[in-house]
Amino acid sequence: MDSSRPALGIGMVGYAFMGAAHSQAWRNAHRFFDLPLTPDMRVLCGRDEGRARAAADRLGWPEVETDWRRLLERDDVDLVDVCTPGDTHAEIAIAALEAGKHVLCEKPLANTVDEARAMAAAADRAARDGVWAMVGFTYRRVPAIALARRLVEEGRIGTVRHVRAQYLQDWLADPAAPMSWRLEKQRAGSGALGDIGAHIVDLTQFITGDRVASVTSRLETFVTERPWPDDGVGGLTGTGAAGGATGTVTVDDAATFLARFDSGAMGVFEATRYASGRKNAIRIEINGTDGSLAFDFEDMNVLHVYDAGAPAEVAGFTRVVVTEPTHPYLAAWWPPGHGLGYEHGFTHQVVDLVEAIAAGSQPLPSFTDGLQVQTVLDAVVTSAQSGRWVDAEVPDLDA
Ligand code: 4PW
Repeated sequence: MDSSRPALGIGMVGYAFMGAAHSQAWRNAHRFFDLPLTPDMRVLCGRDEGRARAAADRLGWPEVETDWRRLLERDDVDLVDVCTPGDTHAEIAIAALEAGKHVLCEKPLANTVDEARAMAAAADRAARDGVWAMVGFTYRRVPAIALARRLVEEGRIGTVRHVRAQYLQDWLADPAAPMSWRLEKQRAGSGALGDIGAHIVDLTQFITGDRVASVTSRLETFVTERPWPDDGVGGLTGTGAAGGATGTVTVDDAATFLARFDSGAMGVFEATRYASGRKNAIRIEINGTDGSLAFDFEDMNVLHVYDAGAPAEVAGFTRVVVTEPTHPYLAAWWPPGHGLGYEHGFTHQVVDLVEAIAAGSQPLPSFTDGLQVQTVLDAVVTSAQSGRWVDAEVPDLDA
C-alpha cells in the first residue's frame, strides 16, 4: 500500500466468480494507476466461515465476517462491494448507504424495478452527504469500448442509425450442464436477459449516449430441469452430480429483442447461453451516417473502425489495435501491442470509482443508470409476455 495516500477501507460481500474478479482489482489498481486514495482490502464477508476464510486467504483479504451487517458497524470499512446474487443487492446496498458507506454493486442492479428504484433513491439521499454508489457494468471499462464511446462522442461516425448487439455464451448448451443460482428467478431475477443482456443494453447506451425507448421481444427457456452440482454452487463451469438432485430452471435461457432508441436509431439485441462455441462473445456494431464501429469481446483489444469519408480505393474497416498509450486506460499498462484481459475492466472500474469518490463526484454508472437499465429489462419481459411493443419507463425518482 502507498502510505502517502489516504486509505479507502474495503469490505466485500461474496467471493465467487465476481468476488475473485473484484479482489484482483482492489489488489492491483493502485499499483498501476496513481490513485488519490489507496484501496485497503480489510474484510471479506461470506455466510460459510470456512469457505470465506479459504477465499480470503486466496484472494488477499486479512479478515473474514459471516454477517454483512458487521461490515456496516466497522469504522475501518469505507466502501462495501456487493458481489452477491441479485436477491440480496437491495437490502445490503441500501443499508450500507444508510450507514454512510460508499457502495459498488454488481449488475444487474436488482431483481426488480421496484428494488432498483429503492436503491437509486437511497443512493440519491446518500449522495447529498458525499456517499457514493456505483453499479458494476464493468465492460464499459474495456479500452476498446471506451474508445468507441469517445469516437461516437467526437462525431466520428455521424448520426447513429443502427445498433447491433449480441452477448453470446454457451455454458448451458449441454442439457446436462448443472443448475446454479443464476437459473433461479428468485435469486437472479431473470436469466440470460439480466445476467448478460443487461450488459449489452448498458454498453450500447453508453457508446451511443442514447437510451432504449421501447422494445419488442421474445424470451425462451430451452431446458427446464437440470442436475445440481456436487458442491451446490454451479456456475459457468462444472458438471452436474450424476444421479443427484435436480432443480427447475425458472428463468430465460435466451432473450432476443428489437429496440427503438430515443434518437430513432434501431437496435437488434440477442443474449443467450446456448450459442455453442461462443464463450463470452460480446459483439457490438454501430452504424452511423459517417462510419461504423465493430467490437467483439473475444478479440477485446481490437476495435474495427470504418470511416465513410475515406477515398473509395482505400475505404474499409480498419482493425485498430487498442494498446496505444493514447487509448483509454492504456498509458498505465504495457508497451503498445501488449494486450489487456478480462480482469483489467474490473481494475479500471476501481480506478474510476476511487477517483470519483476522492473528487466528490458521482461515479458512473450510477444507481439511477442501473435503474434505467432495469426498466429496459422489465419492458423486455412485459413485451415477451404480451407479444407487443412496450415503452421502457423513464425513471422518475420523485414519483
Ligand atoms: O461478464 C459476465 C457476467 O456479467 C460473465 O462472463 C459471466 O456472465 C458472469 O456473469 C455474467
